[in-house]
Amino acid sequence: MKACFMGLGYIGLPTAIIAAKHDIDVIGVDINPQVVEMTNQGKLHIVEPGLEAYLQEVVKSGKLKAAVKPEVSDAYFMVVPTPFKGNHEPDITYVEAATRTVIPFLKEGDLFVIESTSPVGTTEMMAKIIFQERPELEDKIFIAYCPERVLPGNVIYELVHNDRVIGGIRPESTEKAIAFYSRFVQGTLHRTNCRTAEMCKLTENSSRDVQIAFANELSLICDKAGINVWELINLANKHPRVNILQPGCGVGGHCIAVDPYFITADFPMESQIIAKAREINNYKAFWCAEKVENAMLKFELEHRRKPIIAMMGLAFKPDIDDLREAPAKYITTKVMQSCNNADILVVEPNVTEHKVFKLTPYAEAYEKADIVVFLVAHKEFKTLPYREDKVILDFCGIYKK
Ligand code: SAJ
Repeated sequence: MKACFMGLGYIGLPTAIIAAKHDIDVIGVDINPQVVEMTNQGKLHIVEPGLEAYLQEVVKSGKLKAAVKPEVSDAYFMVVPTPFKGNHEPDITYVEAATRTVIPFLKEGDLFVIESTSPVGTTEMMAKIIFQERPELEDKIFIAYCPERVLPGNVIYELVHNDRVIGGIRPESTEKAIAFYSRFVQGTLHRTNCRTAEMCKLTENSSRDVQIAFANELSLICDKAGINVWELINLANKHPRVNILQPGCGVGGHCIAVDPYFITADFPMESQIIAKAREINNYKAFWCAEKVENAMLKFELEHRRKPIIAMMGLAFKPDIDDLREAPAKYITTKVMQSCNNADILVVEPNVTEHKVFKLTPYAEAYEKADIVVFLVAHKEFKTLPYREDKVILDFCGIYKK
């Protein structure tokens, strides 16, 4: 069995490695020659604990090879990004480009799978493109959608142990894809059709976005009402059927803050809650920035001098070095623009250097600052003792009490 993975990013590369470890001959394709070169040298170009040792093993055994062009295989996997355009419309051009690249290589009996998060109807659309170019393959190849669901940082475990949802354009396609994934997935493989599988991925991330929006909305209400939101949520969660998530400074990353738009773009009238949740989570970052600006003005009035402000955290969630779509980064930028009357210290313990922000060690920034703004609940920040002599704006529950 030979499998071709189109895209060697955060999901494509780990999946290709795990497949190669399970005795599948893998060709990993990426348009970036540097990624290809590093992969062939056994060097990981992404950050993922434990994965580099696996990569070295499969490169050495010859089971995984990277290239800029595909090779004739038995199964093809589209694992490329699906960003959104300026108007929040999904951009599936990478999926289409990857599909068009493999079309000349397809032969009777092959499996073609899309793993990229995609708007409903994408798999059928790619099937149409394939059959327009290669009408002789209609009903002769197996096309399916199988979304990835892994959490960055825990990818090796989750790739093998998570359940997967698999939806073919025909039941035979679903079965063919199930047979492939059962080579390395120990979780349950759930059968459905491709539209449901596409919607399922969007639903999972939208569900989380809506639940976080509820927590963020509570944080705004509690701020006005003089109630500690962390205590409130903790108490409400003592109810056996209530499970509220945690408020923060907004929602970031390339998944939860993006995927709901794939529903709202196609079903604007029907997706009221999903759209509102996106608005609330985006607004939360804006609200946090305003709180900092107000704290600065108050400090200036009371102390007749400009304050030192520490912005604690830039990553999109705790204990990672990934700053993509991070609300903390947005808030810090906004505060630097609007509070140019203050000295601003930027802190991110998981990153050594940043091309825009000059970084300060967290303990030093905490010691020096008059106003401390906790944006991300990194473990280092939780070691800092609460200081009554500082103005502390805790947007991520460092000091829940
Ligand atoms: N967040 C909160 N409060 C919470 C939980 C999270 O504000 O209670 C924030 C985080 O700080 C972060 C954002 O939400 O800014 C997203 O973080 P996350 O940990 O919820 O999710 P991701 O983006 O790292 O990964 C998600 C996962 N999806 C779900 O949990 C439904 C993962 O399983 C998916 O594979 C991944 O998206 C993806 O690739 O789609």
